[in-house]
Amino acid sequence: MGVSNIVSVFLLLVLINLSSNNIKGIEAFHKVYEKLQSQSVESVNPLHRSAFHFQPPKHWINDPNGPLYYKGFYHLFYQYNTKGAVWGNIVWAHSISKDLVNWEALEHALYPSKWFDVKGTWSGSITIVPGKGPIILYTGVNKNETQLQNYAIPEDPSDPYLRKWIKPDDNPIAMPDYTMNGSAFRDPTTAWFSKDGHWRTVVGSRRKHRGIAYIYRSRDFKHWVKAKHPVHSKESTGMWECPDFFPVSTTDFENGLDLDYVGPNTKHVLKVSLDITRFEYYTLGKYDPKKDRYVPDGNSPDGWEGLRFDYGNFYASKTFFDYKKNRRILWGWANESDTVEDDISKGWAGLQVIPRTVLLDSNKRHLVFWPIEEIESLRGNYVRMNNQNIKMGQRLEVKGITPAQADVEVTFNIPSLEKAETFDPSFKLKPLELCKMKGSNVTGGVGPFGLITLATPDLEEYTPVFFRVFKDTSTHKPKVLMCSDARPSSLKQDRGPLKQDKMYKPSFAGFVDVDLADGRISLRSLIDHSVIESFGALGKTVITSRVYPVKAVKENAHLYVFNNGTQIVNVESLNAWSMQRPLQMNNGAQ
Ligand code: DQQ
Repeated sequence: MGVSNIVSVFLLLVLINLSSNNIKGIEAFHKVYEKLQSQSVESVNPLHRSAFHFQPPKHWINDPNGPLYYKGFYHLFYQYNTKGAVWGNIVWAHSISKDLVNWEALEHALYPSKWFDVKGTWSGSITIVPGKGPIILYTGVNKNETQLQNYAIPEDPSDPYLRKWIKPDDNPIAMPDYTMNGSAFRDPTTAWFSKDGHWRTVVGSRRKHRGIAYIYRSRDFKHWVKAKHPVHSKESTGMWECPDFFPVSTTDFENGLDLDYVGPNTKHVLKVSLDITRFEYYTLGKYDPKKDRYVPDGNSPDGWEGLRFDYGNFYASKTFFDYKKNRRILWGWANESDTVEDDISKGWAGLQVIPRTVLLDSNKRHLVFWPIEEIESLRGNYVRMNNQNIKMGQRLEVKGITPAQADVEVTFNIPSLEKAETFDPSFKLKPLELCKMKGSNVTGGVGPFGLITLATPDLEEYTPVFFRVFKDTSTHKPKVLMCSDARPSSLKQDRGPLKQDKMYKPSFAGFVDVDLADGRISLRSLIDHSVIESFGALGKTVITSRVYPVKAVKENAHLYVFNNGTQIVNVESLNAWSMQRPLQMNNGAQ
């Protein structure tokens, strides 16, 4: 028997073993409701549906997949349940856009059909490979629920719509080896080409409780070999889903970088999505391409206390480089906080946040995020407020726009920080607890002040988004807490029959890295019926909340600017717009 025959027999044995081994039961990554996942919805309730966020006309949606810009079109693929409003029956649905605002649905790009993905076409990315065109890398699940990395190619790479995709029979390109957990091996990143002639991609995994990101290398984009060591790992963080790994410039704070950029003035970002809590975190650090190792900077917390792209309802995010405008753009799934029963009666669940540009902050300690400029094309009616003092307990209504569908930007000026409360160092790592404890109504020195969104006039229902400023006696700097508090958002009762089905109304929070030297801090909120995306201090801290008011809906919703701190706060400027619906939002999705 020749060497190639021996290799073929060996591969065949590996395949037989893979398709018959006994790795049973998927990780608890999405709740599986077997009876509900193929239950077609009776109707779609428009009450809490978003107007300008990306959403298919019905059913469940989760992770954004394979975003790219290609031949004049932005493409967004996403995990989609074709048959129901809970997770299951997942395909790669596909939409295209010329402006990231108006979207047209195309036929599904990938769906389970081959032995290497018969039980799932899960998350992945797209890489534009010179001479070949865009190539999808995605996770397929075989009949034994082992996760495999596969590739797919467009039937016609010259088609700007990239309508049809082929899954070649030489898949999979990577299988879990004996050291790995076959049900924790997924979500390959966009690949990058290195000077040494190799393509590289990162795949998420875990060993026991250690979260792991593996690097795979390939010369031809077909034969992939796992690097000797994981590019990075961290104990006690559990499964790392949807890793994202990209460079940012430390000198140019206006343009993004493509993945293969090599230069002296860069840092790398490693973001992972933590399956255990459904929160993500990222570190800034240094990637050594020779050793294939990533080391987070000493001052970038690695683990549960890590920095986040978004401190709210936000998961499985993914960036791509938009070479049309030289920017890196972030997509993320704003998961539901509603109960499963409500999702089914609504007929839909999940949406994508407004895409955001990603840059390193000029202080080089964290990233900054900002809604893509194209979204401003939807701004309609406009109102403003200037130089308006707000005393303790005062709330001013923002009138003349549609508060349930709005974009509002406000800059506060704080004349003095004298009255700021002292920051107890034990609060340090616990913004969530702090926000929960203090809320928007407990009087402080400087703050709470900010916006009250989706409110009834008597505040029976409201979602406040606000700051509270402390004095940090150890650093002699202000410590600024930002909260988006969904607790008072809805009168709707928690009425799920199972505990875990209950509606989720958290007080999300994060600290904002500002010194308030000029006394100013800004807040922008994009409000869209059941989603509020808020950007503190021009995107240093971002929080998305999903809320489902009963009374503060449509034209009955109100918007206010408020202050509950003893220190007077000045609204230096407030600009607010009604937001229009895009002309085309994914209509026709199957
Ligand atoms: N969702 C996908 C997985 C991924 C998870 C399945 C994250 O590939 O790990 O729908 O939400």
